[in-house]
Amino acid sequence: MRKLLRFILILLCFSPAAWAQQGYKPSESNLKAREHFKDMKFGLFIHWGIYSTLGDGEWVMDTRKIPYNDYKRLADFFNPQAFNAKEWVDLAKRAGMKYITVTSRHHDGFSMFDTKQSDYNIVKATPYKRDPMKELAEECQKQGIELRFYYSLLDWGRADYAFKSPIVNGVPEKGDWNSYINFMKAQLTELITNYPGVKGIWFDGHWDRKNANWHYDEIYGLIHKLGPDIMIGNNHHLAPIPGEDFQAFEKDLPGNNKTGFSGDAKIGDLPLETCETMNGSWGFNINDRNYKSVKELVHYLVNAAGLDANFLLNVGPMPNGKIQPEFVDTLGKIGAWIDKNGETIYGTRGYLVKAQAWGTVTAKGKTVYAHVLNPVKDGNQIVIPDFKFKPKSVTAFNGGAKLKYKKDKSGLIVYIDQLPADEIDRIVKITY
Ligand code: H79
Repeated sequence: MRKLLRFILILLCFSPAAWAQQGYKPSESNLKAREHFKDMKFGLFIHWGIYSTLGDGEWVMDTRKIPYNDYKRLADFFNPQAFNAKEWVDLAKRAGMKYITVTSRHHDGFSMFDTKQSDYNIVKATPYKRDPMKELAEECQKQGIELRFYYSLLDWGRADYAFKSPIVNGVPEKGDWNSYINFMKAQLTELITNYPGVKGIWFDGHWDRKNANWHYDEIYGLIHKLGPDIMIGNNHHLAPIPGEDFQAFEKDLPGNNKTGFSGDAKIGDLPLETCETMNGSWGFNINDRNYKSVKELVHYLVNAAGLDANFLLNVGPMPNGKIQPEFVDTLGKIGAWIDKNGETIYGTRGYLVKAQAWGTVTAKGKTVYAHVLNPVKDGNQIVIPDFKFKPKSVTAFNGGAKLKYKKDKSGLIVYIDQLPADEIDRIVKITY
């Protein structure tokens, strides 16, 4: 019995939940922020760092086995003279995005902001000498776009993190774990207090040390103390840990596990967000021409909305600070689609029927939007399952043609012969 108790105790100690912000009750302002977050639906993810200079993704130090001390030299060549915060924010707006999440520090440990905690930062270590995060934060405020910071828990270079050192009793054998935790707390304090209007922190890298004591109780507690409405998410690929305010998915719609990352990511009851790349890379990759089409990306957005999830779509700006024309072009076309169809996306809450072979459903108040994304095989009708209401009108969203329908045991059957053809999405609007 004793042994069993000890075993359970040890298990508890090593589960992330044991180190969570137990008993966390989100503030009123945080709950409001969550609803607003769910309304926004579409955001721009930005991966930018000194790795961008090599044009081979943000993992280049690892994949090309570059020793840290050599990798550090990249800072000497990082001089993004063409960076213009207004251009980035304009682009996000034009694409129909409502928020930006940007890498303040990735696994390479380089801080893309002005920090007193380490000289390995863009102001001190590069010829650029400016703080693009400050410029971005100010421009976001000006244009009414929310700003969130990506922040890596994992650090490949710091001696106190001691990358690859085995974890014993929650701390790395080598290194100085307390020093590392304190460093992160100090940087997060800077990010929250020095940058106007920051609305979220997006953690990543937990999976590098699943058994470490990450001190989430202190870290999340600190963030919520500094900004009760700041939303915390953590890409740990697990069920939400107490203290978090949204649940992040990587390259998977919630409930899917195509990447192999999401097997343990039980869906909790927090707002959801899924992120995806425009080609196959997060950080700028000069050799990745595997661009997703406008149609694929709009479908991703619509399918995410159908599951009540936001879509955070990534660009990796080039080392000069420009976003490559292929991305700009595609984002513009997505924006044109949203200009026409945004009503069926923003502010919706998923109707929460499983995605159907023909497409998916979004809903807002007493309006339901059926998105016919795929060819309809069995004749010219779709079935919306579990439709419990008496429809007032069933029309084509585009053009307003009245559509025939009937209700039976399977749900609401809508005849879509009169639904105009569309390459991307044929939308039925139903009010009740
Ligand atoms: O920031 C982005 C990624 O760098 C980070 N999360 C997103 C948002 C991420 N880190 N790790 N992973 C995602 C999963 C690990 C993927 C890897 Fe690999 C496979 C690491 C090594 C093999 C991909 C392929 C990266 C390098 C080679």
